[in-house]
Amino acid sequence: MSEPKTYYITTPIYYVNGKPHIGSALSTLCCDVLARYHGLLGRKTWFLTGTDEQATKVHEAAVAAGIPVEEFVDGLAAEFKQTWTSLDIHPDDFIRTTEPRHTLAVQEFFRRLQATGDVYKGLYEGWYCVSDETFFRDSDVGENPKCPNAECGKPLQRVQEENYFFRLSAYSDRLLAHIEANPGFLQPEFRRNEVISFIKQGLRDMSITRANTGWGIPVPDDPTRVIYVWFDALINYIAAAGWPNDPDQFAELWPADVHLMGKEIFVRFHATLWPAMLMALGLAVPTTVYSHGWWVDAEGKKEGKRTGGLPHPTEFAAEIARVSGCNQAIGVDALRYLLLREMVFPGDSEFDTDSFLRRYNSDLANDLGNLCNRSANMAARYCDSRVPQPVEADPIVTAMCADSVTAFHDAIREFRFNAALEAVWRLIGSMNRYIEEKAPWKLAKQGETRAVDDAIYHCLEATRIAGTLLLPVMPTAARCVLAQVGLGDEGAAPSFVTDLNWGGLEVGSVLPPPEPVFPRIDLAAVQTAPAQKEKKLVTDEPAESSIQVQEPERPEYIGIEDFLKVQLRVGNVTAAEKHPNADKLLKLTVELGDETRTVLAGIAEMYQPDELVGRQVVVVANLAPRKMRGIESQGMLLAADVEGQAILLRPETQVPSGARVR
Ligand code: ME8
Repeated sequence: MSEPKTYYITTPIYYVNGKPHIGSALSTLCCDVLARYHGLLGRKTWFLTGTDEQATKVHEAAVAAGIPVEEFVDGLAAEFKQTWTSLDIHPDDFIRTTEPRHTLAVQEFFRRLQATGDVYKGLYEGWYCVSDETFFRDSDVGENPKCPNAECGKPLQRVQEENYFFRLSAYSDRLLAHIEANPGFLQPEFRRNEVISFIKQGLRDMSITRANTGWGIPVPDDPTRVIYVWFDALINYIAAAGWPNDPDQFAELWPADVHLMGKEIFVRFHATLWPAMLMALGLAVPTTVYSHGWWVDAEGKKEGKRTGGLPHPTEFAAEIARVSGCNQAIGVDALRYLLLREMVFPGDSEFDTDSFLRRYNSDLANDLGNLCNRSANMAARYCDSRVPQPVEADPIVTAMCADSVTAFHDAIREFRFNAALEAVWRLIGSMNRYIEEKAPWKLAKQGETRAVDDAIYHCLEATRIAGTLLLPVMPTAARCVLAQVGLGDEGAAPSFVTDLNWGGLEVGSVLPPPEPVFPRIDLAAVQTAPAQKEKKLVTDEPAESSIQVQEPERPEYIGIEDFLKVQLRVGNVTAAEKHPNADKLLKLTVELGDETRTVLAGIAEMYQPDELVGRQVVVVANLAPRKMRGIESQGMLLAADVEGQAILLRPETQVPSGARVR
């Protein structure tokens, strides 16, 4: 049997006229996730990204910055590479269009098309938009010579020059036939329809050179002209795959399985010009060309280098780490998750820092955090920190896992990354409800040890499946989740072929001490500064923080007389229930010697009411009573704050109720 073809995935190559932002990060991250996903399925993958450097606008940006253009592009290409590494994105190849392998491929492509007659010389008269690097005819432009692209609208340059043309008009029928015969070629479907109408309006031959003003790839044997940047840039996909000088590598990689990009460069360039260029040389066209939408502002306008409204991804990840208190690698994973979960593929989505942070708390700190922490804590408490023996597989839970796995695969294959994550979160949500319903702490009190073991096994096993599914999106955090269920790094490399079925945990295996992965962000302490929001974040100046956190107050010493003012006493919890009007509060009845108090505590996310009854707590007994959501609290419990989670304090051994603490 012959080896399956290497799965070849590409991002657009980014113009080096500015720094990367979370728009460029989105496309690159999608490709990284696809590469990891197919790798987990056992396929050999090849993931290409790079930089587009021979554009007029890149030259203009270098001139404006007062930096020699070669130095300017070197600096920004390095910045892009470094940014991807910082986001745990690891392309197999990074192509720069100033590299000899690319120049050579572009000139060879041009020569071969000249030889077949698909490239010919003619007079070009029309308009050029430097910002969009696009030619426009008189008929595309109104009275006012402004770029017809609504996102741009910049003044156009009038061009009248002897140029070389590509015979694009000859390929309309072949393009339409290919699109019709290959429904998976252009995705999503509604954009394929845009391409069909664009082609049906009539394709005209296209100018593919410009006058040489000192930057660009020279036309072979005609140094007065340089090759038009789009004709040049698209060839990167085959140049990096070994064309024309490495036929073995080319045969292994080409055709690309997926070209992925934003929608503005889909119809005209990736779905029309590029396949026509390949057809003209008799080369196979890519299997799938997919375009996603944009991060937009509140008015629906595209954000990016032009508006400066999108943060630098490395800085954004560092800010998430800083405001949540998690480590850098977890901050990066949080950003990877949030980018793919907040973008509603294949449409546009508003970029809003606040909603990213809210989702961090709700999805990562709460939902995923609760499932992991509670499963691990219960296993530690009731199962001697080992994977317990289940009674039998609960068909409802196994079906939930299987459904989540199927929905995840389906969504990734359709490039609906947000839907893939939603599928995992449906499982996480169901398992959090399962814990509430089974209430293992109640079963433990009733001495139902087999039922406790059974429930906890189901929680751990479902956590394992959810953690495995998250590997392509959050590689570090998913490994932390798997470590919590006893699958540390020392085991076999994870695989989507074998590890997504029910029953992967080994009964009796030892679990490490529970350790929360995503600390909560104290949203009240984090303010998004409106002035910062307005600021252009993607600039050459060192970007300032987009998020401001109130500085913690400096500690001040207090005298013993101050400390003695606080009366601390040990109490016994005799009853506990949820506060009827506040999700986060529990209402406890606490005996302090011969006194009975009602104490409200914000610990509902960490403790079930029933597990608290009968335990001892430490109470601040002389705190002024305070009404919270309609009920008066007559004291406060002491708790350790572990990454935002409250862990109650209690005496080491049982002490008389009401004992003073000093
Ligand atoms: O177009 N939302 O390069 P470019 C989502 N060099 N994605 C966004 C985005 C946003 N607001 N802004 C940018 C070029 N992107 C050419 C490509 S390929 C042969 C040549 C992403 O630096 C998206 O993928 O302008 C978009 O297509 C790409 O960055 C444009 O990058």
